[in-house]
Amino acid sequence: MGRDGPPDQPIVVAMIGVNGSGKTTTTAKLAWMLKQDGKKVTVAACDTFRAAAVEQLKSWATRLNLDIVASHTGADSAAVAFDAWQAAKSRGSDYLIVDTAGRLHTKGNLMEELAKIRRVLQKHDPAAPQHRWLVVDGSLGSNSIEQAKVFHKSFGLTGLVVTKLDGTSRGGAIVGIWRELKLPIYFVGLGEQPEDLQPFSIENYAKAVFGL
Ligand SMILES: Nc1nc2c(ncn2[C@@H]2O[C@H](COP(=O)(O)OP(=O)(O)O)[C@@H](O)[C@H]2O)c(=O)[nH]1
Ligand SMILES: [Mg+2]
Repeated sequence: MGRDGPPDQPIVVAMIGVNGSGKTTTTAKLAWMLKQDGKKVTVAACDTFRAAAVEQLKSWATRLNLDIVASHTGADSAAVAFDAWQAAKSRGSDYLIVDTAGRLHTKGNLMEELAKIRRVLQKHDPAAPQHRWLVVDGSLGSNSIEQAKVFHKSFGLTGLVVTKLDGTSRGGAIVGIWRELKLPIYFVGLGEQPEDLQPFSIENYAKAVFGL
């Protein structure tokens, strides 16, 4: 993931996807990975819809000593994103990772909310969020292709993170998503611990899926 924007502004990564796909966990894992690499990172709790979601990211932030911007459940997620960018910039963060909501039953509103988050971030930096990643549960079947298309249409995805490849799952739907959307897979999730995030390797994937 490139770090070639203006040096005094954070590169923004938005984690997008349906509930349970692993956005919040991946936000924490990625922040941890970047931190280990000596980068300054702020995370933003923009899933303000689910009661436990803000607390979940807060507890990761406490555990991993991450800078976090969070408001209360029901707060305007775009306002949190807007504030988080400002906070990330003033703290000198290299990266801002934005965790978002993923409720599916109000898909229209969700897409509007994501678009609004993007719009307010662009008030700070027209290029933000530079990375718009769909977090996909690798253990789910082909309906994730349809979801991916909807998110892509509304938000213009730039890449994928495939989670839960540590179980028996082989991430078969990923080939379909890749074929449809031609998005690079950046990372895979291999468990629930901070260090269980790895850059995607086509060799490892081929080994897991085809036994090559
Ligand atoms: N085994 C496994 N579990 C994961 C992985 N990523 C996330 N999870 C678990 O999946 C559940 C949903 O994750 P969460 O990050 O809350 O999803 P969100 O709703 O998209 O934010 C949690 O219990 C996570 O611990 C992974 O790579 N492997
Ligand atoms: Mg979440």
